[in-house]
Amino acid sequence: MQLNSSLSQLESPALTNDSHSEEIDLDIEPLMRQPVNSVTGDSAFGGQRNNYLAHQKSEELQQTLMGHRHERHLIVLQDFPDPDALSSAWAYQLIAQQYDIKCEIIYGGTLSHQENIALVKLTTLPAQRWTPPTLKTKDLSSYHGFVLIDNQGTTSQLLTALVQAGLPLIGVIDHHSLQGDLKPEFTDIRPSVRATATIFTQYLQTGLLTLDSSISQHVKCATALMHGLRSDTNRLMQAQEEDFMAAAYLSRFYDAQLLNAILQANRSKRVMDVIERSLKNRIVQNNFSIAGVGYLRYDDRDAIPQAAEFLVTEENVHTAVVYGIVHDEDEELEVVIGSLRTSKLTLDPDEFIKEAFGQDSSGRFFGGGRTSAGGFEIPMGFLSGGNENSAYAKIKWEVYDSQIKQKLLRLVNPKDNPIQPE
Ligand SMILES: [Mn+2]
Repeated sequence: MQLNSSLSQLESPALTNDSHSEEIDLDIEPLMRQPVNSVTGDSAFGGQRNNYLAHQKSEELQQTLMGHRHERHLIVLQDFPDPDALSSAWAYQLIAQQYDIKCEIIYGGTLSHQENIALVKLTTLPAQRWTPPTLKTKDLSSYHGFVLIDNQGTTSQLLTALVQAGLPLIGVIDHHSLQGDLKPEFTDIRPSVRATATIFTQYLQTGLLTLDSSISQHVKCATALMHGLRSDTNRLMQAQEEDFMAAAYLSRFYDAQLLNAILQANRSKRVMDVIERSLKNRIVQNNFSIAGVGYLRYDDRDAIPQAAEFLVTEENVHTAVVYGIVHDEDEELEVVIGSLRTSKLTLDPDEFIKEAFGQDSSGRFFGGGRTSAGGFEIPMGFLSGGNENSAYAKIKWEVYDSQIKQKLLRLVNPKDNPIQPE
């Protein structure tokens, strides 16, 4: 994917030796012309402190990128990347391109939600699936480093291999709470911001990349960022001032029709089937709706959060938990995946999931969450596979189903433990 060549010239005061100069469109809005470190009026990002931080981080990122000119980097996303991650990675790729840094956006799992697939297809977003076997075929020595965007490595199965290959971690840009002691060259982790897309929009606003409505790739990237920002803020309902400011800025560039097309993506029949199973299997106690959906394919993994989103809309339900056993084609990988959605303001999904499922033997929690949403993953290890024996598959599901219900109901309904379908 090649960027319009005039773009790489724009607004990169640091780049003096670009040989392929073409004319530069000088008709750029005044805000964009300002150097990265200038503190403009405090309204641009929502609050003076945020404004200051955004400028400071933009400047630091610019310094970092300057130090890595002409390199090749990997942008590593979570295994199941969401619109916030995908769009932010794309913005990073476009920013880095101006420093002649070639970035490849990779993820280890799959694109599951129909909206994510539509986003990637309709915007031609340049993300690649690198499964662990793909990784083995790659010559990692041709890369100079990697960055983590919208994650801190804990949700990527590729991380270990990259670290083992000795690839340096150049940057981490994320809005989840701090997870571990990574030592990147550049860090911008802001848990108070609702979307990584907001952070990236601020980078754009401070001049790290000047968006141009006449460049189709810019319009598509702005559209992707708008989608990312909306989806991480529950359609802006949980957005804060700086997210709204970022959305306002993107509104100048994004393509509303394209966004609409992405949002109209239909659910597949298999996703509908999972939602149906969740509806049929749910038990409701104390305003919690709990549903096990049995086995589902790796590619349909995202049906689980969608089912939880659906169950939480029922009258008298404030929290829904849906889980199932997800397996890949060869049944080599088998894992229990669960998702929680809540509309109860006083319920902290992170606390709830950590309390319900605890930690594994190495002290790692099986899951966690953020505002109104959470998830968990329980590896099946020795019990994996063997599902061609349907009796075994059935017993296995029943064991997991009962154990998860027990653990959840202990919190939902502390007094009576036995599982009581309503
Ligand atoms: Mn995010």
